[in-house]
Amino acid sequence: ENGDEGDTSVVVKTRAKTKRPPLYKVLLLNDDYTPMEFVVAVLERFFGMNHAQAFEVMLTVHKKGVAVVGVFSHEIAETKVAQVMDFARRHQHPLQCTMEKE
Ligand code: TYC
Repeated sequence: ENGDEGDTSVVVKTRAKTKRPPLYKVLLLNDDYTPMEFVVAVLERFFGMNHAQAFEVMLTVHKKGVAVVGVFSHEIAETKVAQVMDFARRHQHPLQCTMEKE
């Protein structure tokens, strides 16, 4: 295959690409009406934060308008958003929760 030059072939190993699934940020949005204590309760209940963490994150959303409250797989992020939106709706608060690809 290479005349008199000897075998110059190169063995190239292929490796199946193990693609990590994309992660999604779950965002909590500020509004003027949802009580602070309710937001703290949401962060404790659905995002496993202790009271101090939850209060801190709630204040960040209150001051900055939005904050990432967790990063999850697509399915888990969708579930968190649905749980928060349903909980807020049932309590008649306008709290908004969304997700975006990281
Ligand atoms: N801004 C609300 C208030 O003053 C509190 C609040 C915080 C609402 C965070 C939503 O995601 C939120 N009562």
